[in-house]
Amino acid sequence: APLVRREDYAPPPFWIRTVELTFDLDPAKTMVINRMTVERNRAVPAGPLRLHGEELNLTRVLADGQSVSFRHEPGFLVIDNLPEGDFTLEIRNTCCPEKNTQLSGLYTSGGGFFTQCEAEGFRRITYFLDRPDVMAVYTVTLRASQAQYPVLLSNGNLVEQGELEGGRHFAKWHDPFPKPSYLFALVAADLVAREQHIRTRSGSEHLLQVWVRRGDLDKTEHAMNSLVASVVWDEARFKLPLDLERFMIVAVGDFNMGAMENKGLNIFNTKYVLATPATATDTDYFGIESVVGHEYFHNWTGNRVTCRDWFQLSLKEGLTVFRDQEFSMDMVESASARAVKRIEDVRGLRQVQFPEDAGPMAHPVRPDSYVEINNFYTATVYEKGGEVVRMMQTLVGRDGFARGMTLYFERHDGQAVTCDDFAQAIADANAESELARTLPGFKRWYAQAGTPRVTARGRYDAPTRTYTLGLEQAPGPTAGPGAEPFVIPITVGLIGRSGRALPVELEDETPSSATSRLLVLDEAKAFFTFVNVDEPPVPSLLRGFSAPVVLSDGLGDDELLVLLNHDSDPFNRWEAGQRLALARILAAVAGDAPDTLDSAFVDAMRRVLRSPELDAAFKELVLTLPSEIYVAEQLERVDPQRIHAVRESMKAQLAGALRADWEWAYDTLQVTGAYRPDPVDAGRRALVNLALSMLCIDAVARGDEAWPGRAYQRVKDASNMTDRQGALGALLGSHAALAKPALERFHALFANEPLVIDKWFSMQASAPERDGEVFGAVKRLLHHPDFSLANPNRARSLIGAFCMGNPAGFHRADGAGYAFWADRVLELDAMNRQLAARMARVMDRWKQLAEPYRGLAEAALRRVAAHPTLSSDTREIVGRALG
Ligand code: HT7
Ligand code: ZN
Repeated sequence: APLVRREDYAPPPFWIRTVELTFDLDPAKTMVINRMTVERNRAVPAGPLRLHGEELNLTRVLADGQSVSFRHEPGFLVIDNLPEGDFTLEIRNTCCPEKNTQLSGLYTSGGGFFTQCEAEGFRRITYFLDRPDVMAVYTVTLRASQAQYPVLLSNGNLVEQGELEGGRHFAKWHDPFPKPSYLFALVAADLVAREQHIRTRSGSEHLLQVWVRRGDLDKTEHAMNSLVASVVWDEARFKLPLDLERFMIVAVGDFNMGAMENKGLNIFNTKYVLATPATATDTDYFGIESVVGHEYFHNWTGNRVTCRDWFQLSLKEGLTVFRDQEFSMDMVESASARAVKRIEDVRGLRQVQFPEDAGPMAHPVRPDSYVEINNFYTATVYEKGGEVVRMMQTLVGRDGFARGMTLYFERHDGQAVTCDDFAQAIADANAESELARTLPGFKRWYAQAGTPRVTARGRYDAPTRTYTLGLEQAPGPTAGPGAEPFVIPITVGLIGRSGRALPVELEDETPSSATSRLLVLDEAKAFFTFVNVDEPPVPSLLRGFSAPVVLSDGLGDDELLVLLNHDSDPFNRWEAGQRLALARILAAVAGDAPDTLDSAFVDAMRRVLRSPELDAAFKELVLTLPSEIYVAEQLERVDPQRIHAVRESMKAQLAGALRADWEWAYDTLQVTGAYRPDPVDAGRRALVNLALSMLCIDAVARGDEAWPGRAYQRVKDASNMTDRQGALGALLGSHAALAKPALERFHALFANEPLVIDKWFSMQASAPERDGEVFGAVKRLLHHPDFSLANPNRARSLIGAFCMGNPAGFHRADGAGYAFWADRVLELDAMNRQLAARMARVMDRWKQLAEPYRGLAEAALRRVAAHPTLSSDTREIVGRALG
């Protein structure tokens, strides 16, 4: 497959204004009639009409009702001789949904029909200009067996339905909003819906539906509540109303990603819809809220205003990630719970996006080229893109940002536009802002890859009571030659040694009592002088993680302890604790220090755990050591086994040294009463689960059976999945003998709950490795009757969880983990190339590995690359990795 370049973008030579689709649905052979009204785009030179098409059987082509000649080119149907002017085009073709294992286009799942068209799936349904800048009005008629597929859904409004001969029925849908083909959807299945009518602020009435399989209706309450909350929030925060009479969510068990924002007919992975306290954890509940929000928010950011081309993907994805993060934060009451959400988001960014931005898949938020666009649904486009939007909000303020959004929709509603258009609208609505002042430089965040490094050095001058902060930036190594400075918003505070917040007034400014402020670093280097500083301060920089950079501020243990104990910014408080832990892990990994923890660190952790002021959720975040993946990212040469050994040893020490404190936490923080997925209860459950796993680790080390016994009991009779999974995790994490019967019990309890069985697989695959036991179990589980590579959730739960979530199990000195990976990627590639390419990303950072891992990893990569029928998706990933 050829490389597609951003600079080659050209508008299409034709527009498709309306589409009438008729489907005769049959799993083996679905017939599609596609009637389009086509207009010539007179702004570009005339040429043939080249329609995308993939794995289709063409039966007829008529232009203005007459047959026309056509020819096939790889991936295209080409029509050279078309009527002058505008014309209608009718195409008939068939496709085979039951053989569609790629889950892109029209496919079957659980006895129903579903579609997934983003990014380029529509061309697997019918021939079309399958590109996001071609927007059409769709009318869709579905015909199918009434008994097998009683529910027939498509985008927009239901205009007609009825019975047909031979036990078939039909439904006709019309979507009044012009949309790109990637937002088309249909569903035909035996489903039931939870329904809710809502009246919005502006007084309009709407029907909300969540469609699921019959037995799952009792698991839809949280998804519906999340949808209602999303509708209310978007109207309140951004004045963006629901624009459809009916808004539907449909859950499907086979899905390549989390969910899809098809206009009015969102299709969701069951994982992000179905939840009861018995089957879903707090994390699942929060995940559902955020994904339901995300897809709903796309209705404006993505659907009403869409992307001109796929290089602009972050226009909708980065912005919508930002919006779903803000939504989740606004859903919680306390500042502390907001901070917990921010910490979790940043932890995810640093664990996934930072490595991506430093490795072979590094690309700008707005990529310059790709082979397969599906490979660019990345953490950079999504999460870093979200950070770019967040920085804009920081630079123009929350109200200014809302004004910018209003201007963006005034200018671009109904259009397919670019990231530049978005940034321009936000800046134009805030002409006096730092964003407007720095816009050309700011836009480098879209254009340059790599995580910038910021170095900070401060000097206090007692006689003048001034503190001068020098800030210097350097682009990340993947930014490419000639990279220019980024515009970096840095929120700062100054703290006295006793914990007092000091003023943050710059020289020549009017005095203010503020203790936090924004600095903008828009050059390679700059100095900022703070005045009226009474004592040598500890700087608290990059508060709230105000920019996606790596900060090096040279602070030592004493200063970090000041921040951990006193910073009014909870993010930096957490960060200080993580840095104290990280420094110890890195020193031990390097062999510069023993892996015994010092009492200063242990005491600091005890103070946090026992603090009467801090919330449980925050404590759990501070007391969790940095992950093995995050530790690896700090190193030039990585020995995964050494990192694992050091981290496990430090965890065991924290378990033992704080035993009485963990017992206290376990005993005092249990949540009683009905399950509620709110941040306070969830925080307590998280800390109790951490306490239980620490207590089990310590007990097993001492040969004490009591805590594993309690954990086992909890697996048997916990009243919710968070506690049950936590207890099972505690047994697995401590290598307790009771882990085995607990796993059996867990499976027996949930044998008919696919999403829980996914957890059962992934918990085993990600349990801490010891003597190859986990690897052995993973290989056996491949043959378990419940395992299937064809179901993406199941494949991710075993193979993804092991290869991506268990570095010590995966990176074996005999290379068997890499051979296992290569075999699975090749098997998957023949079935589902998007999924295979995602699994292939596991090896992105192989060049960092120490020997013998590095050589063995390379051999496995080369074996995959040499496979003769490898898909272009997986080839792009392994090619870049080896490149
Ligand atoms: N916009 C959606 C992306 C998506 C997707 C992309 C490629 C292949 C399959 C897919 N399923 C969903 C999801 C979102 O960001 O909201
Ligand atoms: Zn999205």
